[in-house]
Amino acid sequence: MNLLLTNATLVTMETNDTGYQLKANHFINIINGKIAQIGGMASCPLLSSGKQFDCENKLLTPGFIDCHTHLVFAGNRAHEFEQRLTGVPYQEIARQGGGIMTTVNATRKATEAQLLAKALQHLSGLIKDGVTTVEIKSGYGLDLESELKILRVAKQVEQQAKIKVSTTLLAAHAVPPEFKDSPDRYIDYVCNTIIPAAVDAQLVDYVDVFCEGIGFNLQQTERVFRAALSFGLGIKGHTEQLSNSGGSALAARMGASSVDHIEYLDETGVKALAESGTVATLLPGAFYFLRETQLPPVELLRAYKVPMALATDFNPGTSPIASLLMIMNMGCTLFDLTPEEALRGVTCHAAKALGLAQQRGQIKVGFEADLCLWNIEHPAQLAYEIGTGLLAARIINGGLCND
Ligand code: DI6
Ligand code: FE
Repeated sequence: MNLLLTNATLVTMETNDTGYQLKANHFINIINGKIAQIGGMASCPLLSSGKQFDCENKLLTPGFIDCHTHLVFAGNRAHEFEQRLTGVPYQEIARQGGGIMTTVNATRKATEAQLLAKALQHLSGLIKDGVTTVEIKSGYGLDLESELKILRVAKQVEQQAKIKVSTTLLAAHAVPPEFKDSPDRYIDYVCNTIIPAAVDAQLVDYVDVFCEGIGFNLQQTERVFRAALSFGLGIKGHTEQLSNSGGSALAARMGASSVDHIEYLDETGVKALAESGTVATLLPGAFYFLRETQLPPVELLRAYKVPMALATDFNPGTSPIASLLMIMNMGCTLFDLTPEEALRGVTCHAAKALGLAQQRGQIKVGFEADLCLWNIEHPAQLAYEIGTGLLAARIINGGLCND
């Protein structure tokens, strides 16, 4: 199917550009879901087949990419939110068997249909904010059957909603009760059973590990990454969220596409990211929701030219926030990003975090025609306003969506 977009103001977000480089009065010719031609309206081709859509000089960006979510889970943790507000810390709730395990227990019991219905409900918030690609992690199953169930639901999300899904196996999210006294045996199980089965069922693109005092240590993290790499999977890490334990540098040395959270990352860690081309994914939603005070090293990341992505980390425990525009605002107000950095963080840099830098996240000939049209006069408005209904239209796979 072909689509000709006319009279658009392009915000192309090409990786090597600085500044917004707005291109007014442009057309985009889309053929078979890909951007085939871009140019000024003076050279706009005549439509021979397909549809034409007048963008009325509105701003057109790449479709947004939410490169870190835990979208598939059951239940909610409102009760633990209340507990935290009376002074019980997040880590303490986890130590008492709540936290991640609360959600694991609910998720293990849920059917695929129940999980899918809830995931689609939550996804609708992201879609309203212009998300056209979403990464979905497992990690609330922690046994073979339940981890695969979550990944299957993630694949169903892709079939049922107009969205591209990238799947990540996060079986190493917490030690399940069955392995309480032997976390290393759980890691054996992850490496020898869960990863091979997920690969076999073609359910997984990436493998992730929660490398933290309340998660897994460096040695365990390295074992999981090695197993993933041996199957040709990509790796990424939840690292330096609550302490500086060296997980980001380890992940970078092993070729991770991204390291995520990284509030406690130091200069040595930043250098390791710069050397390996690993993306630093910032998650201000979790920082906000946990009322953290340790800020990620944004100045250092800039100085070492490490690409910064921004994502919702949508999950029931630390970031129940299904709004990527809100996260862009938080990236600016809490982490001092510029609105341009925030926009790069949900387009070209988020694509790189998912290994999709050559296909998505930029408006460029040959790229996938996933685009967003906005009711705005300036790109900075995307990070500036909250809840004002900025999205005019989404284009997915070259087709106009009426969400
Ligand atoms: N870090 C997080 O912020 C989420 N997972 C992780 O490793 C939170 C998970 C939860 O509390 O349910
Ligand atoms: Fe997360």
